[in-house]
Amino acid sequence: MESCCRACMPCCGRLWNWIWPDLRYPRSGLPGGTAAPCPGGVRIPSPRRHPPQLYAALFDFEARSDDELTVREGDKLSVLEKRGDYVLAKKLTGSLEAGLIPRTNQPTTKRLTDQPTSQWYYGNINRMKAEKLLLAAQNKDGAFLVRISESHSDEYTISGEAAEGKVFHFRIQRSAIGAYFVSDKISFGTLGELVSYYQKNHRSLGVLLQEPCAQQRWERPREEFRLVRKLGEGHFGEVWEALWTTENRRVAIKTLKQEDTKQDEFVKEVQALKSLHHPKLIELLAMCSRGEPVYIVTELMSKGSLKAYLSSAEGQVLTSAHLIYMGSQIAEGMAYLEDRHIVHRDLAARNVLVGDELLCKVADFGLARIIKDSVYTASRSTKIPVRWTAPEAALYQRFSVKSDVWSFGVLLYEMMSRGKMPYEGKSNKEVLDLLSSGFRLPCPTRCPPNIYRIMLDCWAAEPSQRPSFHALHSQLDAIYARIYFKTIEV
Ligand code: ACK
Repeated sequence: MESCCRACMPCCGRLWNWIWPDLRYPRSGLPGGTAAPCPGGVRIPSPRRHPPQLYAALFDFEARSDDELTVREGDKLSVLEKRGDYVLAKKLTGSLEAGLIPRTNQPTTKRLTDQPTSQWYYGNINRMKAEKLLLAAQNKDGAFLVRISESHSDEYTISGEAAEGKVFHFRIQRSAIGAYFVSDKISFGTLGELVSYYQKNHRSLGVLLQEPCAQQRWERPREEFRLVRKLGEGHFGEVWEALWTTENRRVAIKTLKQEDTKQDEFVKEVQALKSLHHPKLIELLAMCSRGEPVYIVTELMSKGSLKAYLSSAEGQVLTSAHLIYMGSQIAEGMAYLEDRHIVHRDLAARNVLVGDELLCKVADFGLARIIKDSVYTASRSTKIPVRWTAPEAALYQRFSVKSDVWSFGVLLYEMMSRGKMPYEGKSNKEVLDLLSSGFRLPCPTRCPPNIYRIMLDCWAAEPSQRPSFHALHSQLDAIYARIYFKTIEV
């Protein structure tokens, strides 16, 4: 019963009803239509144990007491907790000491980003795909790649080609303080450091890491795809479910008119988008840019857009806990874009896709960069998503990560109101006038006050006052964990 509760909230109505009266699904409303209490329920996982964040010291700090930690510029640190004006940090290398360092007005540390853009980093691909890529003719022994672990999404795997067409896989684990290691004899502050160590010291791993695996050819012949059924109309063209015949895989294809794309920028921009890998972003798989229309091939998500999902029978019975879990995933995907200074410009429930077990992924990021500005603004003038757009962006085209944060607040509103149109019954002009007079969307019924507080923070008039996506992700995760564990204790 205990483990069932952790995996499957809806079946445990007796416990859950104490806190969230709406947690049980109506029997007919269970996804899959089953009346069985556990197997058919929408599962949400136990809140994740986050590995501590890793930082690099930006300048030297000399300890003034035994509690404090002396650090040198560039030292890699794991921040264990924030304590008032200090952080408790532990060194990842060398003496491995721990102690307090001050948080001053100037940052003393900078965050190390986990997910590098190196050629060997392949992100979210599975073991089979890794083997297929490594065994391609253009690779030699020692070709390798790093990918997100299938079983632990905060850990990684190194896969490489050994002699005689064999492929090896080593798990890269995270220590309690967030360092990366393959063998517990030596750990590293970043994946990059780990990889370069094993490239130079192949004896320690027992296998050779030489050249990064050759990239799969990105441009594919159109004949490799068979359109199966139209999923709908996107902002810039049709979206189809298709079969990628040579890969034997179902995919989604977004069609674009050549004339609507920025010809000179197109290849460069798509190259940049292709290097974005995150479990909470839709993966771009291939493209056909020769001939009309351009195909952009992405992974297929079983439940379609979040907008449609919220209004479906299954979506209507989602509880606050389910919705917060989904919101936290979206914030996580957006935090990855934030780190790379990529502005989405059209974050809304229609551009988030839902898979099995409430998996959410942000779609259409970077589309603004490959679509001609004139096309973007022309279609926007008729369909301008004013309701989702921050005032400074709607009025003066000042799009930024912070205008995306505003849109995220509206997206949370859509979720917590189970798909309601924001500012229902108001024209775009009325919406802009209301916002400039200080009006904000009201708290949706059944929305916990702390979630509404987050929405209001996203809608601060001054963009710099809005939270970061990293902060939003940790706030939502913390709220989700509190709800989840409180219920388990009841
Ligand atoms: O709500 P839907 O079924 O989900 O209808 C819209 C439609 O295409 C136009 O955007 C669906 N759609 C878009 N991308 C994907 C995808 N990668 N997987 C599944 N459905 C998709 C979306």
